[in-house]
Amino acid sequence: MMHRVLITGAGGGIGRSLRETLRGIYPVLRLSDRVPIAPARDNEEVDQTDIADMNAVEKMVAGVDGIIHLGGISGENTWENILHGNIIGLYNVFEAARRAGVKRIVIATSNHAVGFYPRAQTIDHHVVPRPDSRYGVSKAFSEALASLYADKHGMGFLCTRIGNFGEKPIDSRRLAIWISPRDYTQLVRIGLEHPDLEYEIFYGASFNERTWWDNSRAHAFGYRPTGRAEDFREQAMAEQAKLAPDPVGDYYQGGTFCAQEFAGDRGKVWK
Ligand code: 15L
Repeated sequence: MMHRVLITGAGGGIGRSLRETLRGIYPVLRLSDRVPIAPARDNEEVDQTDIADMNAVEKMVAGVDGIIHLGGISGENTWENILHGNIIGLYNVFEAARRAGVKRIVIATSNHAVGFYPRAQTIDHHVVPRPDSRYGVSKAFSEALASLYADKHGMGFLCTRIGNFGEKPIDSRRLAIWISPRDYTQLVRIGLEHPDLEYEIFYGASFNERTWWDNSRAHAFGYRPTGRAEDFREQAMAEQAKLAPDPVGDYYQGGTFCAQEFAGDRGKVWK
């Protein structure tokens, strides 16, 4: 069913990783970014598009069966940059995909859409957003726009609320939210290939014993993570010991994203 799969933001860390792990899985990978990326190899197509430009986005999505949308800003930034990449750009990708008849989109949303939940609280895919940044607001927007396009236009969406993607967890917070490249590939494939998927939010996390997320919805769709954060505990805790205590960031799931620009009462216990 998936012949040509488009990856936006293909030049970023997750995009470069998926370019390798999905190689040979789908007949054609179209790889797009705003900036130049490594040239196409066999069964690859390379494209350069600013997703805020609708005409260019229409060309980018032409002929694709599924999209892995990673493009946009991947951390806190100015409102102008977030608006350009994560609001206008995101809308353009979904709308152009609808017009082109694309049936499946996997999006990289983020733990920062729900970053102001306390670490002590276990949350699932039903919780309302509690963004911890302008970036987090844009990720909540992406989940809402995906919901609209699923309900109104019958397109299938998997929103992957990614924790921290990498080869290993890098501090104590990441011991709870880490996802390995292999596990993220598994999630993406469920998003593109599972026959029953309509609109879902899965947490992008490996098997992490300290997790504060109930990811049973992903498990119901067959997700079986193999990465185990505790295997890297010693190294992660050694890195954590080098960091200064942060009463706000250490309390909330979103960590430093919550503490940045924080103007509330640092002495208060937040619920
Ligand atoms: C994210 O959403 C970012 O894209 C990534 O760079 C990390 O900051 C990650 O969250 C995190 O929370 O560790």
